[in-house]
Amino acid sequence: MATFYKLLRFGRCCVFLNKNVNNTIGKSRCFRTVVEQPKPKNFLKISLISASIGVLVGTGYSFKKISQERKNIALEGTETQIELLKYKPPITPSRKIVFPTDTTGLKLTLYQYQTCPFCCKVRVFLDYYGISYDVVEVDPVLRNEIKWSNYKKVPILLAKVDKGYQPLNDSSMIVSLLSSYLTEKTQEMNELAKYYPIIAMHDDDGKFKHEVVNKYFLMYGSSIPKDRTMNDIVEERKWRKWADDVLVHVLSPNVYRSLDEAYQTFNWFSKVGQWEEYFPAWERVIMINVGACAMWLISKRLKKRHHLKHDVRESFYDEVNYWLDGIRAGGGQFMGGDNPNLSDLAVYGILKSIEGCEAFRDLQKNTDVSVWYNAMREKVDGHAGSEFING
Ligand SMILES: N[C@@H](CCC(=O)N[C@@H](CS)C(=O)NCC(=O)O)C(=O)O
Repeated sequence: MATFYKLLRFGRCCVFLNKNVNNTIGKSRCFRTVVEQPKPKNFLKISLISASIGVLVGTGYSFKKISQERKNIALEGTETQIELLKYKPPITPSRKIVFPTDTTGLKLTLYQYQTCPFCCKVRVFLDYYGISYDVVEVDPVLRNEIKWSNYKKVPILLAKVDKGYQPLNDSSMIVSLLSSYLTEKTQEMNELAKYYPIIAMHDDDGKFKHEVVNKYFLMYGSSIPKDRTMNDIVEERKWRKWADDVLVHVLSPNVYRSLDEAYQTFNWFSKVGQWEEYFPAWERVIMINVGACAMWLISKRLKKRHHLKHDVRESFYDEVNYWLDGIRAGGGQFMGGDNPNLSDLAVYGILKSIEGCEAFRDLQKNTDVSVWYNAMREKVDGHAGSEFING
């Protein structure tokens, strides 16, 4: 009804305007006076209403923000554990990865996006050690497959334990926990998970988050394995942290560098993630088009936030060269020496997530990464790590 009256008012104005436009110059002065007269009144009214709404919304928002900040400060330092699930969420796996040589007896389900660098890290770890697992491909728009979890990111690994199912969140925590388990298989997964509490905290930028602060630490119990030194454990930890804190952040600005590259990247994601098989057509269209445009825009902000060079490729090459220099300094084929360690697996997993992108091809042309990368591929695809954990 209100719209109807608005339309009527608008119509009346138009008739009035038409009548007066055809008048003489003298009369047009009069027309201006008549038409503009009601304006200050309306204008004042609208301004007052807008200002009141603005003040109300602003006050409400500030109040909510302040009370949330107070709550966050109160929460700082508090610990939470991820609760054990009694039953497995009834979701059919997208596929099963089975290694006949696997003797670990582990029953794992990985909730993931195929091309998420953090998920690639976990898959690379499992593949290297030849550990069988089920994969649940999560729909990135609706995320129905992880509705059962309070943690809304992927990867999530669900491990079958004695009394139910233990969810494990965060790729580095997952890798540390599994690695600790594999060195001392007598420990129960849910017991080990207690060593990785989630702490509420503000990070260096003042952002409030829940973080597994010791996620790069391996729980060796009372003694460290004979083939490891404290120095190499600390080095491995340093490089794993670098992979998460630095290397990961050069990827997005590189693979979404231009709109064209962003589209190429999303089309590749769709191909390797088998989106055609897992997601309906309407969602794929949204994922590719909205995803490519949004990520192209966001990547510009990420470039600034992570202080990347004007030519983001330069930053990418610099970081990978820093990694390769680290390997050279160690004198081995890998950062771990003759065999990959957890930092090799992390960096390989992260780079593998963009293997089909132009940025990766450029990286291969402009650095010596291929020698190490191909050697890693051989080890991971050959499940070379299984000899260290089976038997
Ligand atoms: N620190 C986490 C980061 C995980 C993360 O950020 N995952 C992204 C995908 S690459 C995610 O799930 N984002 C939320 C979303 O897509 O809704 C880890 O290492 O696992």
